[in-house]
Amino acid sequence: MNLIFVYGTLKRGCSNHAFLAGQAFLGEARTVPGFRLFDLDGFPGMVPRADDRDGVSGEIWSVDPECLARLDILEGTAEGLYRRKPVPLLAPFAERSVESYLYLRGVEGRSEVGSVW
Ligand code: PCA
Repeated sequence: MNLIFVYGTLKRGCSNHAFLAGQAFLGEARTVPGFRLFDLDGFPGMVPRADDRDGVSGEIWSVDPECLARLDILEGTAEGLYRRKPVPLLAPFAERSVESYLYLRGVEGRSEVGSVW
């Protein structure tokens, strides 16, 4: 199983949550400081920001390999839209190996959403 930190449309109640059907919710979580969210027209992108002090809030899900493959397609990893990378989280997930989809393209001109989408 793979642990994924979701912070946008994949969260419970959000538009792409059905992609996590049948997977296991492990809890709410927050990254360490150093990440911000930007609005990309109806969905968010998380990017590293050295001056950030708050981190980003989201959810941890345990997903099977088939689900992970579908998420990679949804998030456009092959096209270089997002990249699935390990992210450091606060307790109680600080010691766990967890990946998230980081936005790879520029955010110039995009509105900063902050910590919670
Ligand atoms: N979906 C992924 C990345 C951004 C988005 O909207 C997520 O919820 O984590």
